[in-house]
Amino acid sequence: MGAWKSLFAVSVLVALTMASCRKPAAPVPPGGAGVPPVTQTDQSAKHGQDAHAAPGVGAGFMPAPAAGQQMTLDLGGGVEMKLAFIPAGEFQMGSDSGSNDEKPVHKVRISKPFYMGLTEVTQRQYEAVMGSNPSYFKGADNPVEQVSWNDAVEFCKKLSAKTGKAVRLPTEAEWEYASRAGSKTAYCFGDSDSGLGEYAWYGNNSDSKTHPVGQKKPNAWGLFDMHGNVWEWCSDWYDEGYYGKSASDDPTGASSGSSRVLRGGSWLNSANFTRSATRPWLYPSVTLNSYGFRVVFAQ
Ligand SMILES: [Ca+2]
Repeated sequence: MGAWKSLFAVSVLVALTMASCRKPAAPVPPGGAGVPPVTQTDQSAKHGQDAHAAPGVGAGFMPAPAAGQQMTLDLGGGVEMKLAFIPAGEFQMGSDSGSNDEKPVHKVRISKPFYMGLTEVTQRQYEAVMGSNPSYFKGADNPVEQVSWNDAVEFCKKLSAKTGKAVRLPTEAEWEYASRAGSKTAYCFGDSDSGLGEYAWYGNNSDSKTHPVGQKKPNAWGLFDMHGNVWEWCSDWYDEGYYGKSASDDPTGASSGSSRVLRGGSWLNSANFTRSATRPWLYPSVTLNSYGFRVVFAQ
């Protein structure tokens, strides 16, 4: 186990200790900051030209949506979920300067466009679908946490039944592709973590708690909190050596395993854990107050 993996294990222990020792933070009132409005200008990705354009949709010559273009799912009870259009394309997955499981850097093609939640699933959204809220840090617009991978998958099944869309967790390839949003650097904005506080709630600025989603800067495809706030479950089984044998088109992870992949770091972690390429893992039944998720569905 590498040094950073040990750090991850320590961070998990810290989270468990905090979960068992600390009193919950003061609730954030419903209708708090929420997701700021996204303008037409914001909807056009600054780096969208790096990705291959998706084929046109619908009849005639209707162009594909621009990267980051939003659509809304109705969750019932007046609760909505906004998702951003993620175009098909290619990217270099992994990092040569990260831990062993991030190597080798390899070309991955995402062959089909998809929509991805603008934010982590909030407590308001989770409760609208599941009828419960297991979160430690209460707040309707804060990300839901203390959800296991199994819980997240169940949420996706119920939301699929409710909306008629095939809602699911992202693969880690889809997650990293969307987090990079055309960038080739450690973070969506560059290699230095000096600007991370503008994009992420993480160990240096979180005051040891989650924050309402969508308060920091989005990446070039309009996605918020890909770095930090809560870790995000991905669909893949974790395999440390997977990148050495991964399919180049739409990889879906190992065919079996004992742990599922998490991405993006959290309120608890140092900058290094919030990089686009970082890929920790944990058992699918584990719940922690730094673990949440966001959803996707294909066209
Ligand atoms: Ca996150």
